[in-house]
Amino acid sequence: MSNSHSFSDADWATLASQIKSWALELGFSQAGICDTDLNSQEPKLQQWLDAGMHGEMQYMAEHGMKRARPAELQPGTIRVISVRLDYLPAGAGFATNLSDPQQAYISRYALGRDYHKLMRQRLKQLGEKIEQHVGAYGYRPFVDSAPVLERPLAAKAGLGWTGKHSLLLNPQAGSWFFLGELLVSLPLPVDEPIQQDCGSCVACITMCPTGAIVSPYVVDARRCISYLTIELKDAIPQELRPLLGNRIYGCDDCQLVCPVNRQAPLGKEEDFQRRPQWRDQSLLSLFLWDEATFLKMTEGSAIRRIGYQRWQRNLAVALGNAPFNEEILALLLAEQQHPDALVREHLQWALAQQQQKQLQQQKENRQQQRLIRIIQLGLPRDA
Ligand code: B12
Ligand code: SF4
Ligand code: SF4
Repeated sequence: MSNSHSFSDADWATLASQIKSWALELGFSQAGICDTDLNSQEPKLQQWLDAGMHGEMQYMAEHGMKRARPAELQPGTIRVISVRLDYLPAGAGFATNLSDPQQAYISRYALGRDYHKLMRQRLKQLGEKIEQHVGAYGYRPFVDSAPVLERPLAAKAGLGWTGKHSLLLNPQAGSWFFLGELLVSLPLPVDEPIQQDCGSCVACITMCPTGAIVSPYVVDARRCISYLTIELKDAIPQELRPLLGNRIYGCDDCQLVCPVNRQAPLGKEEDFQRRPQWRDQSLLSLFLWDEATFLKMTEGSAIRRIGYQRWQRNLAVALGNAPFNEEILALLLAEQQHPDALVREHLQWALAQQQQKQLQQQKENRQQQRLIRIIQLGLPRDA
């Protein structure tokens, strides 16, 4: 163990590069270092909150500008070690179940184990490793749930640039990664941000199913499917329900269309690989899970956090969005007295959608039969 009080600039630089190697050894995909100054983000964060774009996410409003002031979270903090961990599961394919409306689409980040605990533990290990080299110092790991602007910190630390979908994009790794931070009290040399941007591309803005990317870099959470299916506790607004399609947990569309993601590497982490229960799951079979099955199947998964009620609510919307299907209709008719009022209302909406599609299909069939008869009557006898 060395005494960090006697460290020269060169010693700090050596430690910074050692930290980056240790981060890789611990399984992180990359690490970078930045200072704690997020002043330039404060007006944008305030505008977003003032416009109510956080919707029901009270935790976003409660912590206010603390999000842009990491030093207030952990006294003595002068640097942030920002890490990314790639999660793209090998078996994710090109989201084939997104285009099959009878199947459920679950966003790729949630197909394996919940990332929060795993990343926090590794960040703690990184903090301890540093301690072995510099002696006692102040540090604190954060992943996601912490009231800190992770994406702008990672951009400052050189991990990527901000995409127009508001996520961080790395030129080699795209955006399929999680972010986490270790706040530290050590005067480490900082990294340079990447000087690159999206250029004239607007694919994510045009392809977002709900128009949630209201202007470049600004996502109105109230329209984002990720918010509607995961964060929102109440009823999903009726006008947005048809736009959700079969997305029952989160949404990946803005990342699926992003050209930078074409070269994205697969995640190496075993814990993030797709669990067998998320392979080819029909909406019907998932809706038929009782609460005990839901809890069992989502053990250790981020999906469990939405609870059984929101799970069934989301599935009800997807069942309503599916093409007309006799089995779905029968299920929805049988579930009209569902004991949960929120789920019941979504099931009633879904039934109305299916009945409308049934009528439409019957009308089209009649028209087709009439057309066939007209053609047959008009045809010469020997034809
Ligand atoms: C709240 C939240 C959400 C909300 C709101 C999303 C949002 N864009 O804010 C909802 C529930 C919708 C959501 C969805 C998702 N999220 Co989220 N989310 C968060 C969380 C907890 C806070 C984000 C935040 O502070 N938002 C506040 C707003 C104001 O920040 P912002 O959108 O970045 O806004 C900035 C820009 O608009 C910028 N800006 C404004 N104008 C301009 C102009 C220019 C030129 C530039 C460069 C910037 C710029 O300034 C603003 C302030 O910094 C973070 C974790 C964390 N603690 O940071 C994860 C996080 C951002 N989410 C993450 C993920 C993976 C997702 C999803 C992909 C999950 C999914 N598959 O369903 C989706 C993607 C949706 C999307 N396109 O953003 C990852 C992103 C990883 C990455 N590669 O960047 C994070 C970092 C979690 C993590 N630890 O890994 N999320
Ligand atoms: S996650 Fe889906 S709904 Fe949200 S901004 Fe991206 S494409 Fe739009
Ligand atoms: S789709 Fe285009 S505009 Fe959107 S984040 Fe990717 S490169 Fe940027």
